[in-house]
Amino acid sequence: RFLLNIIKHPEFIAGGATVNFLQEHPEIFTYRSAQDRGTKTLRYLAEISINGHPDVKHPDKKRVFEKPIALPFDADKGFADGSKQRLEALGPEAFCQWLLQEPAIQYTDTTYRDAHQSLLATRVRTIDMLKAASSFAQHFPQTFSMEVWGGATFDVCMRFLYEDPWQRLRQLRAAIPNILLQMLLRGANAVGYKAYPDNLVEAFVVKSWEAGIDVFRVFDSLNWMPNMEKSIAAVRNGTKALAEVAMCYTGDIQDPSRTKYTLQYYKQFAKDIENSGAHILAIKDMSGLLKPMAAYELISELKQTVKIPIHLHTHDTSSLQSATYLKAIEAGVDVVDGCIGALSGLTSQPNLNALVEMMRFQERDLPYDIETLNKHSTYWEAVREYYYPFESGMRASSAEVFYHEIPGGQYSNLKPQAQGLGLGDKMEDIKGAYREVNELFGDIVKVTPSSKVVGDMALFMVTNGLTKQDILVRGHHLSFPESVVSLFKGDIGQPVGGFDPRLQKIILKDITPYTERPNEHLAPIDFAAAFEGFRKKFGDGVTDNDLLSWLLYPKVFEEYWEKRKEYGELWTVPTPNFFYGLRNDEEVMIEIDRGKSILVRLLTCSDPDEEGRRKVFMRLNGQTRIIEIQDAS
Ligand code: 3PY
Ligand code: ZN
Repeated sequence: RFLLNIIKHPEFIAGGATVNFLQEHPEIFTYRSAQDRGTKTLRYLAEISINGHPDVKHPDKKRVFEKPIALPFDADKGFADGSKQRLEALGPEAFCQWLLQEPAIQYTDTTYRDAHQSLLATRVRTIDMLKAASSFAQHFPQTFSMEVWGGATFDVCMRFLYEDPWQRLRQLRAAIPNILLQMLLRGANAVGYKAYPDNLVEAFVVKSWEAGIDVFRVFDSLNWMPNMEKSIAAVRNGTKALAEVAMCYTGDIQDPSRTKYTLQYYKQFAKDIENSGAHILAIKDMSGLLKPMAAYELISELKQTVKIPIHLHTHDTSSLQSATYLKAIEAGVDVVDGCIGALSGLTSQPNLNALVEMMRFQERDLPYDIETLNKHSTYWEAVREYYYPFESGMRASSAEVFYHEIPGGQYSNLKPQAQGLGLGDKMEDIKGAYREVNELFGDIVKVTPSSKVVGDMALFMVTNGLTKQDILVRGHHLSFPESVVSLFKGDIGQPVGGFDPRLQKIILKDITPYTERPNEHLAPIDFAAAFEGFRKKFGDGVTDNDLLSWLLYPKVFEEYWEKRKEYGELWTVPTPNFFYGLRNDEEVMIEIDRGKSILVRLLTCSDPDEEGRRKVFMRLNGQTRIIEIQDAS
């Protein structure tokens, strides 16, 4: 049984098993009967069918989904070598030389990370990715990289999807063996919203690489170099991956009234990034503020300033950003980020399918089979429907972004956050307050987590009817949101030009700020002792990767672990059933193990008894099962 479990494991089959395989997959040792897993899955489906998914507040019970058609993967053809094999053969330095000399524009596909983070509150599940992943890798081995991990995906995986983020990464790695896999790393904040001990960030980098990451895009939410240095060193010294270091773009280099983030500022920062050991320079235009002519100027100048390749990232909130890419490509940028058509535009990345068309017959064209790429888009168009409760409601692009500067990834979250505070009808005020807070804070870089602080302050001001002037005049008597106090104390680093001491005093009162790296204040983790404590708390089945998840997100991990104990692995449950359960008489086939499926049908359910319990009659592989569920309504 034990051997059988190993040889049936997807990673083992894909040839990705390393010496750590058994350590990383303790589940191999424990034989859980299919029956047991089936029962757990059944309980989950019964629960969701009766009480709904806690994450879906107003399900549309009549909605019918079309079946997404995933393009088949031809196992006989396998995968052509791609950027992954090139990096392995050349190593990071020679790989970057190749990239610099390559005339064709290169593409990163962000569909599996930033696109759904920015459009669908990061809710896209592994199963929907895996259905298209190998086919994409088979058809498009020329793709530079696929951004599949990091940013908000790590905690959302556990918090809302009850999935293990590490398992997702390993599965994607196995499904995409030929294209570089990329992640977004928030420097000293790893994949969280606060600083973590240095050795935790370092361990996280190494484990992420072992699980399949080839390109680490490292950034800091205040563009503060000291917050990125440890992560860059961890990538360079602990892995064979590429350290892509980002400068976050804000303001407008062509606006003479914006004197903080000038062309000179970015040139100096780019030089610092190159000197820090970056293999690639990224320009992270998280709000989509880099206009076409500014892009031409910026890229042209940076190409004269640094010798490393340049990778441009943007969000198409205003709809101007494919023009930005065109000018950046003319100016010699090496790589740009796009995503599959159906998940592109608005607060997401520009449309990859359209970029490919834009470049066709041009000097820097990188040919793609557009018909197949469009079929992938059709697949995602149907999949996107599953996630309708998480759409932001934004219908059209908006040039207002140049006014409020809200990052794409934050825009779709700000509305539910405002609704939660009863400010759903005050979005215009909130956008205005966001701009005002930015001015008040001295025009800071706004990206996770600094953008969250600006958002919290904007909501605080709208809730309490405060203006910038009120803060400056009456602020001594106000108590500010925790995240605002923490920012001004120095907990996420130092902003460009430092904090305004007068405002800092108003916010901090008698708290003493500091200017060292926040992580220096945090004791290193003793991993052996931590693992022992962790194992005692969660049982023998835990892994080193689980330990990292717990250290980064203790509460989220604990809740996720509970769900997993109760319901087993849920990632194979089809998305419509995961979010909306089953309707009466609906039948679904669910793969609960490699090659082992269960057939589940919901027959009917009883009215609640006096204690509110309902009997759900289901059929599991032809046998009737009755599950009792507490009706929460
Ligand atoms: C993240 O940190 O998750 C981002 O996407 C920032 O742009
Ligand atoms: Zn982004």
